[in-house]
Amino acid sequence: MSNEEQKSLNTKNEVELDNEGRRKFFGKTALIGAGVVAAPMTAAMFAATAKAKSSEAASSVVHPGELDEYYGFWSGGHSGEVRIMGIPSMRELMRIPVFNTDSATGWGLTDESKRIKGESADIMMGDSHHPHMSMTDGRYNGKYVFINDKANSRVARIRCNVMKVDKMITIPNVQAVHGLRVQKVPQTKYVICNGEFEIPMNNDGKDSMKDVSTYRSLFSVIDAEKMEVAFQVIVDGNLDNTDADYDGKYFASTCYNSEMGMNLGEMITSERDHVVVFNLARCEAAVKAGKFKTHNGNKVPVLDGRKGSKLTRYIPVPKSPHGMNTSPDGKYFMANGKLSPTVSIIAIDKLDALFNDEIKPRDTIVGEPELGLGPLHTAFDQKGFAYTTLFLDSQIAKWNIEEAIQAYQGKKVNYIRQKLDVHYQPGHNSTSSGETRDADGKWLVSLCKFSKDRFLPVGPLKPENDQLIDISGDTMKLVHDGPTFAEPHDGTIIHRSKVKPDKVWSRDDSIFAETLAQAKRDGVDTMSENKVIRDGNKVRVYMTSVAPTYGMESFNVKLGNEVTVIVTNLDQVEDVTHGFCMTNHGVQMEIGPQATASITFTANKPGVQWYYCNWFCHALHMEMRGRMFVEAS
Ligand code: CUK
Ligand code: CUA
Repeated sequence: MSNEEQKSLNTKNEVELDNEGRRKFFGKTALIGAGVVAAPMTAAMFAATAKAKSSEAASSVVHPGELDEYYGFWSGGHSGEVRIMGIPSMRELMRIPVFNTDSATGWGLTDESKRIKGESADIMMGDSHHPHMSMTDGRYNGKYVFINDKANSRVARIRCNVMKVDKMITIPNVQAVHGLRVQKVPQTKYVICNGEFEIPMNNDGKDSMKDVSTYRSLFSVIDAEKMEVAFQVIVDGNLDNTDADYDGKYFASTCYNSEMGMNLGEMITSERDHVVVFNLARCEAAVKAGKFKTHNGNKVPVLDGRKGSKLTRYIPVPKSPHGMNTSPDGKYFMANGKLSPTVSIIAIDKLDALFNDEIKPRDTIVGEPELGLGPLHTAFDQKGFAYTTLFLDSQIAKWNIEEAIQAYQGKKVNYIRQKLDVHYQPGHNSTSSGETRDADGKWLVSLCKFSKDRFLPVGPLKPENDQLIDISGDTMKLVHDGPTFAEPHDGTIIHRSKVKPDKVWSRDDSIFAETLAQAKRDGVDTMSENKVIRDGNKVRVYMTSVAPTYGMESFNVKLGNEVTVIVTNLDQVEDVTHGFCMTNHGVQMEIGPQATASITFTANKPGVQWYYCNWFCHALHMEMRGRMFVEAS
């Protein structure tokens, strides 16, 4: 984009900014009306589109064979997965199935994945929103990525040495786990997550389900290593997004339904909702002192953090806030206004005084800059700038944090540096390393919910648009449009030096440890033996694979047998993954080099059933197959 073009865009933005009336008016009426729905393309939008097209910047080009500088971990929304992106190329490098069921890898079908899914093994879908990597001293440590499932109230952990899920838990006492973040300092001992939907505290269907006074939302604190809920905190109102500080002391969550409304109108009645701040040391002490209750027949300690409690403080902010973001200098929690055109800046160094009752909740607010319509999420660079998505304006506002604070003190400063059109309706945005002390101000990605005219039409369902923006200079420059399938809510951008995945599996990986234990009980050496174990109606078929053959050309079972096929891939060569697919049985899985994988099914069709390798592994990959003989009795 040329300077002139940028200037004219800025002018347009300033004109809109001056339109105070429109901004102030924005509230309940606008929300219920057309305001919240994606507006149709305006002439200005078309003009912006044309301009963006001429703004090719060389900086995003990653030449063939070259590697990206950053990993992106993107959620897949209601696709239920996590995706690994390369930044700045915006190439999708890998998909990690998590809450979804995956045909290629057999996730959700294999015995290993069912074991990891545990009590939710029969749930085949999910809604993943917030992928966040574990940290040490406020910096990514490359160990785990955690992700929530709003649909089924679950949290999963991806182990980054293999980029597979190794733990999944269902959070009790809550419904719809939404906001999720990690403790940053001193390290990720805890993963924190919000229960969004309000439900009766004892949700057993026995009491009146319509008595809203019994409804609660709970904040959950999960032990990151054990993947168990350490404790929960009952709050007033509901909970939306959350984040942690850089001191290891406080967590903060937004609440958009302090009214405890049960429909839209009720939920947006109050002019103010709040941010809840949790005092970690006090919560831990309360658990230790036994000051908790348990509910619904589980053992999770539930603390009472409602108003008046010593464990929490409630900071009123303009109505219905959404995103919660901590600035990488550790100074501020930022609550994004959504229905208010503002972001509320909470000074973290005032929270001690707040918890000691020396100041009032609103005294912690040091700035409330007015940015535009529908602020949802804020990202940061290391130079004191914040980047806030404006959902309704389809823009990103770049603003100066300290100047916004000065403006709140009454000084006449224009804290807004630039507003960049994005296409269209952005939700989350994310800067390179911007959720850590290593924020470097190079890249910003805007996860836009609508793409409209940006790509070739593909029918009524359109892709979303992940836009890459160069923020290394004084002005933001749009450099790439990336179509994505439903629906990256949130993404984190992590420098490649932090992530060190393995090239082949370790033979003692815990993901298939239980399968190896069964082999041991069966007296089978999975690294060399091909053997059929008959155990009543159950048949366990152990076979090896080396490109392009299975260790077993055929095996016999009886109609109705429960068959488990356990394949160990002896190949040690990087990238030589085999598959196992049993035709006509809905059975398919991936077996990585040096891994063992197993899958169980009922042999319910008589006759010859071929099995084959479906990961292309060799010039003779087509020949890599064998027969299961199913005898009709
Ligand atoms: S939420 Cu989707 S745009 Cu689930 Cu983080 Cu804000
Ligand atoms: Cu083994 Cu294809």
